[in-house]
Amino acid sequence: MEPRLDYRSLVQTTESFDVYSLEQLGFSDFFAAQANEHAARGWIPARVSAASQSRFHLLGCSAPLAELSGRLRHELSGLERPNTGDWVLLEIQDDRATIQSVLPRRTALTRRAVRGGGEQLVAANVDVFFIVTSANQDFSPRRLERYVTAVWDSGARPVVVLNKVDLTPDPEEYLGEMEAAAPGVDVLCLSALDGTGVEALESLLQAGLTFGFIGSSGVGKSSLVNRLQGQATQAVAEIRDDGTGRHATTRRELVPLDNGSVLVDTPGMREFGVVADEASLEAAFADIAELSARCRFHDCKHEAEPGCAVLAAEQSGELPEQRLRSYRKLLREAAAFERRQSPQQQSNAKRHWKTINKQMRNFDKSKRYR
Ligand SMILES: Nc1nc2c(ncn2[C@@H]2O[C@H](COP(=O)(O)OP(=O)(O)OP(=O)(O)O)[C@@H](O)[C@H]2O)c(=O)[nH]1
Ligand SMILES: [Mg+2]
Ligand SMILES: [Zn+2]
Repeated sequence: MEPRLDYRSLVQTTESFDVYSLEQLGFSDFFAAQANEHAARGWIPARVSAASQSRFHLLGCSAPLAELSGRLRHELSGLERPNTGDWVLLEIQDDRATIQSVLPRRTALTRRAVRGGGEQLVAANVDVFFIVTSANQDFSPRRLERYVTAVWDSGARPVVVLNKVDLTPDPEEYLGEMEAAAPGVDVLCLSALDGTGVEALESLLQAGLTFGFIGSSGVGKSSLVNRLQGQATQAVAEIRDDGTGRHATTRRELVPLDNGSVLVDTPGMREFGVVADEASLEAAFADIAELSARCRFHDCKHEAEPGCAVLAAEQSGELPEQRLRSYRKLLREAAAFERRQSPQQQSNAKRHWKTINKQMRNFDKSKRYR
């Protein structure tokens, strides 16, 4: 039998000019096991912090930049190419670092591309996404539902963050709407400006885990990242009078913290086309899923069937009409997207993480409904 190298011995053989250890960057047993499968080849693990068309910025190894091997350039679809948050294995020769393998993703947040209709990666291997909104014009329960659905689909855990509570005398007013739009999801109210409530978010930042920030431009994602870092590495920009931001952040980037957790700042997204399967919609609309269990027909579509518990709840006002409408719209979007993709695209897109992500979600759910 071939002797199995441990990834740790691999790491020790590299000269590291980087201040971050692999552990600090979230290289867990999950990724170590994948890396070990290639151990005989002597490739070096590293994490992609930012990616452009052909160049990949790295953390955790001696090379700041790498290129894809010719084989991977040929083999990988756009979605499979290394991106922010990915773990890769490198071959380092003289001054050149070449990515020889992209380790299977534990989670992957994707959205429908604005152009072309394909699926686009937002970030890989994020454990928790903070969905940031603000206590002003940005606030929209319907948008929140889209983000929550996409995050459940990614395999990560969503946490809703209401920022800029310093602007409102009554955050409670928003709280009820947020909890209704994201049932079972933790909601935090805070202010990146004066620090109110930030310690509740800080207490979630566990070493070894990666935390992403998503939400519209101007809600204060970078301001929060700066506050958590204790320094202003991320550019922030004043918002316009109409409450919208100015796209201060232009690329997705990893920000390792001293406490051993990793943050991912992302640019505000104008549109968020949701790519999700039915199970993710059920997680995001757990209230509707629960009602469905009481429908007379187990395959009830909640359109006009007799004995439909969902329609009954809508009529009694227990289930807001807008929420049901939002659920139906997302269901249609998801179905339309699935149909547009060729079977080949579908299997390519999902094969790397879909199974893993389902397992994690089930695990999460059992925790959630304790
Ligand atoms: N009043 C108030 N203003 C805030 C708060 N947090 C951020 N801001 C301001 O909101 C504006 C936008 O903040 P950013 O951190 O750049 O927002 P962003 O979400 O990173 O925006 P993009 O990078 O464009 O996606 C800046 O003027 C911040 O100073 C807050 O808690 N309260
Ligand atoms: Mg920003
Ligand atoms: Zn029904």
